[in-house]
Amino acid sequence: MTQEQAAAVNPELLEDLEYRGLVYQVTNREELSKKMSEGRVTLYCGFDPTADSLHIGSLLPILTLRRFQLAGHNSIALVGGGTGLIGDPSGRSTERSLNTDDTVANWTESLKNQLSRFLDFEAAGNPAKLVSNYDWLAPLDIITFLRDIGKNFTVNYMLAKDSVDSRLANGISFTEFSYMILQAYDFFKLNRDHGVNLQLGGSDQWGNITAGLDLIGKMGGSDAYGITMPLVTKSDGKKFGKSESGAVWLDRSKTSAYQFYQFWINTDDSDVIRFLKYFTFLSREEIAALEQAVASQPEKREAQRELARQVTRLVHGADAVESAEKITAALFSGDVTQLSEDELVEALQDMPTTVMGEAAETGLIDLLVEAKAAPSRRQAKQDIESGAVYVNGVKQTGIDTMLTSEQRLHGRYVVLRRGKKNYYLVKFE
Ligand code: 485
Repeated sequence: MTQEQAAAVNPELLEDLEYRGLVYQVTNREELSKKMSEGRVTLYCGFDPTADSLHIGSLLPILTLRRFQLAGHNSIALVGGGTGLIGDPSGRSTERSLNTDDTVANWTESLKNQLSRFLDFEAAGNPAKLVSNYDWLAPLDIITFLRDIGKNFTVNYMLAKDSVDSRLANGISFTEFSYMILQAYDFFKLNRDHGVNLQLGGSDQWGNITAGLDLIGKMGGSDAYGITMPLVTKSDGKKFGKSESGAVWLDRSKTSAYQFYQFWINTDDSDVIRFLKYFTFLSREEIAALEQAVASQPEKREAQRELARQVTRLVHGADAVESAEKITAALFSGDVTQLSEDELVEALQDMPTTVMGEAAETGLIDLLVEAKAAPSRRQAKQDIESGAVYVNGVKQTGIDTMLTSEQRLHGRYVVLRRGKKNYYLVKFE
């Protein structure tokens, strides 16, 4: 490979990010734009281990790191193995409780694993990197820290930062107060030792990122930039990234691939185009076509389906999309018999589930009452007579029906349905 090929970058990246609405604030736009179109930049974004998994709030910066890598730049994902022990006050109204060293170390490993799925560590010319700031923050001694780093920050400057100012009324520990200096030191250190010249973060990170730029300047460095991304909002005013069952996680064992897919399918018409720009790699033409589809045939929900498909594929792979679509179709038609055991469990994960002891056969009415599909035997009878009751997708008409163990799906499940949408899972053990 020639030197020229090695350094080839997509000169339109910054404009593409702007088209997608991914740039909220940027330092020195024109200079950075020139730099990004002339050659490679090396950028990083940091993720603190505050849970055992990342959630979809982190997806925007993760995918942006990936966009930079695909455009030919050098992307670094940093896990805050060190800063996670301290706690970022940015965007928070109260002090965090500290987690133990072991917990933070475990979560650091989990996050590294998750992040590694989105970046290419073998890319020819610009392989991604994954680092933890524990490696340089843990060995820092207090005298060096206060003399060499702390001296560059006045308390006045620190008090003026949003993250601190907003906490003054209720109090902030010296621990969290100091956080910005650690993140600033990371940027300085990565700039000096790894040529990092750009830091990326959400809009709450502006203060920490600019603290880093100020430190780099004071230590005689230059040529460094910062970009923040917008906070993802929803047009109904509700918080983005929450479903009825809580946060939407990237870890499949916390949020199943089907739940993940459903989260995206449920996007409002008024948000879906913005989310396609944020969270997918579809081209402008493809997005424009979907915008047209939302305008002319919103009931088809084509844009939502494409969004769900694209993001689920990015996070959980093509197989997960296939099985999420299979589950969606099964619940829509009512025929759940074609689902594998795993798919069945995933499909009914959020529906009421009753565990029953082993029995050769069970009366349908008893089962409906036991599963709380009907409040009384009388109501159960009425529901059967009005044709509202289905067992494993088959409409039931006899009030004396007995269900045998042979009728169970995968040897132990009975799926009850009342009406079009009310599902109940009974599991025999
Ligand atoms: O050198 C760094 C050390 C730590 C961090 C960044 C650089 C982490 C940062 N302080 C932080 O707390 N980030 C949040 C997190 O980890 O959950 C979120 C931000 C969000 C976005 C995302 O990380 O709230 O805006 O930047 C990647």
